Amino acid sequence: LQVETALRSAVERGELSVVFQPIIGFEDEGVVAVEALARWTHPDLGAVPPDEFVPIAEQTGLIHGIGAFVLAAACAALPALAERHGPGLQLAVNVSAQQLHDPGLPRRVAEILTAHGISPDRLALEVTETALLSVDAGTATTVEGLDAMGVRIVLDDFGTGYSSPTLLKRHPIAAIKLDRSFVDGIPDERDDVAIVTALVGMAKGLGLLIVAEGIETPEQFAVLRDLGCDRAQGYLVGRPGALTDPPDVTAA
Ligand code: G
Ligand code: G
Ligand code: MN
Ligand code: NA
Repeated sequence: LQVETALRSAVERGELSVVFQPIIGFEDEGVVAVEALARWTHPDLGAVPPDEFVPIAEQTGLIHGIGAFVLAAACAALPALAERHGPGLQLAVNVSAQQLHDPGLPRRVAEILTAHGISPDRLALEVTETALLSVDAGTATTVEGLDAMGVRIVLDDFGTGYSSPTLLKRHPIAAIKLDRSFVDGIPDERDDVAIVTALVGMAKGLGLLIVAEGIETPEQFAVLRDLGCDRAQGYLVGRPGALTDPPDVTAA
């Protein structure tokens, strides 16, 4: 409860910030996108990890304001990031189920993009399978509205929820992010290699972009590249940070 009270005033007090993790192409290793990740530093509680405060924000409805803050802060930072990484740099922002249920989301996203002069096709919104499953006939228009604006919808943590191919058929998904639990087992776990191979095959057949996340070793990088993944994210490529320094791309 103490945390909830503190979170209520976190945005106004300027305690929230955003860090960026680079996403590179497997073939051309330049940074093609950055994922914005929320950070909260409370004067007494210190750094509260998103795994703790995001669920509280979701339960209390604070996620709407926090989500708007994260998107605006990320859009504000994009020109400087693009200065370093190239004018086509894309931005990925996480959104929760509650945000997808808000019929005003497309309009709010459009307002923030317009305010920062950012074209909608440079923005990807990352949603989990569970969040997408909760999208019913009544709220599907929110996802469709975002897609119609040109914003890309990315399925995050793919493979951990109810990975029903129906989700990919029913919603305008542009890309999937293979969950890092599969990447962890590469190259040793044959099951993980088989699962990734199958998921890549399915995604390719559907014309989706595949992002592999949680890549920590050059070996994982090489295997995932050879399996046909398009984009790479993980500590090997770069940790979440200010991205004022060049990413340490150590993969061969
Ligand atoms: O940055 P870190 O790996 O600690 O993030 C932990 C979790 O919090 C991840 O699942 C990530 O998707 C989620 N998260 C981080 N920032 C945001 C945000 O701005 N909005 C939402 N909804 N989730 C976020
Ligand atoms: O669920 P989502 O994909 O949004 O989660 C992003 C989270 O994953 C962030 O909190 C980020 O810090 C974390 N992360 C990013 N790369 C790696 C990695 O290579 N290894 C591990 N263990 N976590 C990572
Ligand atoms: Mn994500
Ligand atoms: Na993820």
